[in-house]
Amino acid sequence: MFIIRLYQGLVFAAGLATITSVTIPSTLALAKTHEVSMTAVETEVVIDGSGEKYAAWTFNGQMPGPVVRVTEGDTVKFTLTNPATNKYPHAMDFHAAEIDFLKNYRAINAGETIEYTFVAKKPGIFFYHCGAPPMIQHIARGMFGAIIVDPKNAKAWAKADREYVLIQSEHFKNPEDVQGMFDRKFDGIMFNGGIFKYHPFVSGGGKLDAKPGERVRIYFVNAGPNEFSAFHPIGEIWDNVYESGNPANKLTGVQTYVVGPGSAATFDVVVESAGAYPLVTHSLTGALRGAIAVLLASPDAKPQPLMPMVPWKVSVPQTEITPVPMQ
Ligand SMILES: [Cu+2]
Repeated sequence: MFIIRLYQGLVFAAGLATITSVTIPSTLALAKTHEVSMTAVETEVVIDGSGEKYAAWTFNGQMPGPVVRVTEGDTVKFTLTNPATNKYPHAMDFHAAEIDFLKNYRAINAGETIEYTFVAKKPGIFFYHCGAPPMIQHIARGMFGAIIVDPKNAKAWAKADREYVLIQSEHFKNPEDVQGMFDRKFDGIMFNGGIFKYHPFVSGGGKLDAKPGERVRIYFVNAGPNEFSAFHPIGEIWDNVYESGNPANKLTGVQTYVVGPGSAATFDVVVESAGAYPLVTHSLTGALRGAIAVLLASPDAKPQPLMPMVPWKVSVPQTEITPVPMQ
């Protein structure tokens, strides 16, 4: 797997995704058209530092699916392929789109493709997910991701020095137990498809890097399928929270902000000094079962991709899980 960043084309692709940008002459001189293709892949993915595998359903073989990035006013021409080798119907629902769901978000069988086009009219961070029935299972098994729609006016908000995408979701050990999903019997909460994925005290765990004084922007999506997130930076305060990631929806000085399932928000934090700042859902049953991402502020922090370690790369066998103490 690999990540390609075509800035100004403003797209991210990974794995099997093919995304291209074409400038179209129109009254919207700066608007672009992006061809975004994804493939539904039923495959195993690694979900923790021990190398534990999970029988996932994915976009492009990774959980979460690739981040798509466009600019407000751009057109997305989307194609979903459900290969004949799959067993189940799949679909795609972009929360950034405003189009007929019956026609565009319908499930397609193995061996079929579907195409539709939408204009990303509103800036923000938006959820995307499979909507094939039972939708609760298709999301729980990994068919989710994020699309960033950058504001057309880049000066609508402060410039970020560093950006990450974090997607929260529930982990159900038995991917066939749909009733357990309805009963909210989750076994863990994941950020970017992993249990304690960004917890450096956990063997195989990573971290999110930053330098002191940098404005770190977290594009946060709650994929659910059921639980709310109470997103909080331990040792810090969100300088700004933008509901749905829209610069017009600006909050200031927020300790914890609730993001419901199927929703998203953009969080800015400027870490005052070097150290560790765990980003958690303060719904502690979630944090202590996997949803801790440590933002490590250090003067020699290196650049990282938007979603580090997707897919998870296991370098060290896991021996124990030691969550950091909560405040
Ligand atoms: Cu699906």
